[in-house]
Amino acid sequence: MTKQKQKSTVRGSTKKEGSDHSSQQMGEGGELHQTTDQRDNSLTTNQGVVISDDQNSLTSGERGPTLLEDFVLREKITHFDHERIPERIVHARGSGAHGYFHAYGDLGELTCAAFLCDPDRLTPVYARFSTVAGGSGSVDLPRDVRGFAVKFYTQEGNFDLVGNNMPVFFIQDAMKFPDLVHAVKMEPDRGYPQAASAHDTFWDFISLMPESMHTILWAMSDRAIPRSLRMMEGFGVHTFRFVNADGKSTFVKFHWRPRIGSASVLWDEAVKISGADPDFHRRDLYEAIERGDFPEWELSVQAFDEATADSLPFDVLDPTKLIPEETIPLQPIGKMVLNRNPDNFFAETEQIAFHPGHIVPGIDFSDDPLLQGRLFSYLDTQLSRLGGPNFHQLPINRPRCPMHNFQRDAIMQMETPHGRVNYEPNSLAPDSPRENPTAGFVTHRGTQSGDKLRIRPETFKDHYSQPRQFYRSMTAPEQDHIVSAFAFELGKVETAAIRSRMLGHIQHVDQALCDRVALALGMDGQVDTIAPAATPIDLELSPSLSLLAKAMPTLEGRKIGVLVSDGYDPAILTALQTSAETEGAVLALIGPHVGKVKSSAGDVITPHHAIAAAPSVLFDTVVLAVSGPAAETMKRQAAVMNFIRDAYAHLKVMGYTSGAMPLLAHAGIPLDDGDDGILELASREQATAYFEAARHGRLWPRAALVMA
Ligand code: HDE
Repeated sequence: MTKQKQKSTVRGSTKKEGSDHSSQQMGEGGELHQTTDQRDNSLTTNQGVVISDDQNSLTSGERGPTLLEDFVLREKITHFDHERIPERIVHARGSGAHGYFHAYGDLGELTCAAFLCDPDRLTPVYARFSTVAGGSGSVDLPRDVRGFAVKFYTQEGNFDLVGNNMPVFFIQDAMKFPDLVHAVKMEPDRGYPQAASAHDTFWDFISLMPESMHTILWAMSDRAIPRSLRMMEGFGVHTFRFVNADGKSTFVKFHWRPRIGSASVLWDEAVKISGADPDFHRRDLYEAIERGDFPEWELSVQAFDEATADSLPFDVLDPTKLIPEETIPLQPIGKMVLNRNPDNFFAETEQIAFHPGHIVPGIDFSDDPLLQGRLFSYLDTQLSRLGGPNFHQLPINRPRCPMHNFQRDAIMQMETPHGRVNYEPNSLAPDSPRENPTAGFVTHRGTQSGDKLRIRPETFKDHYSQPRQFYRSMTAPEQDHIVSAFAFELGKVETAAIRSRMLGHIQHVDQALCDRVALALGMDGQVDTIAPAATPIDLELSPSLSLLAKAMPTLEGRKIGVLVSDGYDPAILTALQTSAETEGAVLALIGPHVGKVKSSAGDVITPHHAIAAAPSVLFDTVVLAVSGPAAETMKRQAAVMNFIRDAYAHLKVMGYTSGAMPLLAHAGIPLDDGDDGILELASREQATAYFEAARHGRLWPRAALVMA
């Protein structure tokens, strides 16, 4: 038997690559070998043995069977076989980034948390945004709650604010979490639907859980289909405590507000984006950070004492309730800027381990039963997800302050502790870590007494007043979207009894809403009678709950899609580009293909996208900058016509050059019916008017024409 030679078996022609030390060779079978003669740059096994050939496994003879002794092959395949770790049972699909938190001032009166008391310090953070129900490979735009989790690497240890983009949650007690998640995930016998709540088991469960009604209203609202992760609000949900240096405790609710404002897509856009770009949110976040357009959020708290808590018409320990800003205003305390993408998605976004129990001195828990349950769950889940109790040693999870204790060994131990002392008290290692009563974490001293009970507090029983307040605080378009969302979701429910039960709950939220949903479902008069545990009351409206009511006119961080063709007008394009830059918007050129496009003056541009890959749903506003002759051909291209019809139907502001008029006519879009969002771009003034209109987002009045 011929033994494999110690030198490379690669034969064939050799070509120098970029450096003097690397070359490319063709193997016997025509396969490419990229080689080096430098040890430092050599491929090695995990044991450091240099690999001579990474293209061919070891066989007995040229065409013979592969040999079991091929340790290079076995090591590579074994590692590959185990590349995936269990995905998160919830929030599996997420996107993250590095950044910093900057406190605005000294918050010492409220909390002794050092990172909130020093405006001269930037605290490193890592934020991860996620959908809840779908698997890690699912799309970015299902109708779903979004996770909004931030790890602050403070000088006193890691603080994790593990929140959502909605301020309330579906359930009041941790005991129900596995049921909620089972109900929303794929049905266990059929394995679908993926990342979708529109199915029987979810609505069956929800229709039997009146406490979920408030969050359901949020989940049916525009909040569940955000335009961008950079445009989401975030909430800590539970009531937490701040504790100051004197031990004085104040209740707080945490709020994140994006600097560039909030926006959502329409449901029809969400459906189409899911096909056109399943990574819509992930790509948007990554690209914004790459181009230096750093997403920013302001962190605020609603701070209140026990007496205020007692005066509210609901229990602040109930996570299905929120405190309207009109009742307790937000107090801004700092800002977060995300300015660096992860180097490696797996090592950072996948392996980061959040835990609401990661707190630092100055922050403490409340007795919210959902929060208390979470305090168990998040450590526990890492044992199976990250393989054992040493996950805090992974670079993304390590505290950035000194860390010492006597916890030892366990699977995947990455440290080598020194010495014979791994216990305390000890006398053999006087310099070993000791308790620190002055700087150490001290739990807020609460008074507890009472019987051991399994009982839901009476103060948790009003399930309809706040959803009613939410619904009635929405603008008309937002209310329309809630109706459509219910109609879509319940329309997918096969069991009629579940739909009737849901209508029974919706009726307690708002009769008009119930009537509209029943009508949309064709279920007039099929509304179950449900006895509420507490009769709902009319709370004062809270306009701050509406995204549209507080939307600010801006194009910052928004995307302008400009459809170009041969013969386009270069002056208009230059004007658009300059204004887009001033507005802080991104301008993307969409051509008939990704090859070069020639202007009427003969200059040449390379579009960013081909029309086939860039439907208008990917943009906030569009411009049709095509020439007359090109328009004649484009009329027959479905992708072009869909681009235009969708932009119109999705209420987008549209600019056009005169050459594009035949396209608008062909799409059946009237230019003379007073629509303020369809603007010709023939002069500088008109371009200014286009940007002014586009800053205001969608043309809601058009909805009456296109959204029955
Ligand atoms: Fe979570 N949740 N959760 N959750 N949660 C997880 O922890 C859990 C709840 C939230 O980007 C898991 O590491 C229970 C509320 C976010 O990695 C798990 C209960 C809120 C993330 C878990 C809740 C959240 C998670 C899965 C009810 C908003 C993703 C993987 C008692 C305030 C964090 C993991 C990331 C993740 C349990 C309810 C937010 C299983 C038991 C309420 C943003 O431990």
